[in-house]
Amino acid sequence: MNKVLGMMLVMLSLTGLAAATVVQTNSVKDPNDIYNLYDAMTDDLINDGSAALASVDSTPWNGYLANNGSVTDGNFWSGQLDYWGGTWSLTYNLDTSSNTLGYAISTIDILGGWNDPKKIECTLAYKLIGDAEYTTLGTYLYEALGGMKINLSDSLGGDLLSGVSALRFTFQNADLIREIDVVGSAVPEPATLSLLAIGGVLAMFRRRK
Ligand SMILES: [Ca+2]
Ligand SMILES: [Ca+2]
Repeated sequence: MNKVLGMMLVMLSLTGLAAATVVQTNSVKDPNDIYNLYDAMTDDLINDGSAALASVDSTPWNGYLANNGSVTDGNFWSGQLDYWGGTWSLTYNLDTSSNTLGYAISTIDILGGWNDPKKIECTLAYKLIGDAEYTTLGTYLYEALGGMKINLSDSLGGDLLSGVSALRFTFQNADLIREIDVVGSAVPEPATLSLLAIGGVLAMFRRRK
C-alpha cells in the first residue's frame, strides 16, 4: 500500500472515532396556522417504502395508531399519534442484509404538535451491527404551542451514529407525534471504501500534474 493511500485510510479511521455530541434544536410554528406546518421528508431512511427499512415494531400496538397515515408517510398532517396509556415505542429495523455494515445517521427530526400545548418527549436508543441490546443515546423533551420540531444533529457536523442496524423511539404519555425523519446512508463496504480512497488518490495525482 502506498503512503498516501495509507494516510488516507488512517484519516478515515480517525474521522470515525470523533466523539459525537448530540445537539437538540427545537422549533415551533404558528399555532394559528396549524394546517400549514412542517414539511416532512419523503426520502429519509425510515419513510414508508424506503429500501433501507426492513420492518417496524410498535408497542403497545400491533401496528400504527394513526389518522389516515403514519409517522413515516412523508406528510406532517397525516398519521397523528397521541397515546394516553403510558409509554409507547416505535422500533425501526434497518435492512442489514444488503447493507451489512449498517447505516450512518446524520440527523433525526421528530415532528408533532397541535394548536393547544403539547409535548414531545422521546428517548432514542439504537443498535449497532452485532449489538444484542439497545444503547440509549438520550432523552429529548420539547413542550410548545403549535407545530413542533425537535432536530438532532452532531455538534461537529458529522454523523450522530454509524453502523446502525435499528433505532427505537420511546415516547411518553400524551406526546403528539406526526412524523419521524431519519437522514443517513448505508455505510460503504470496504471494497467500495477502497475504491473511493483510490479514486481520491488518483484525483490528487491528477491535480498535481
Ligand atoms: Ca405523518
Ligand atoms: Ca419521512
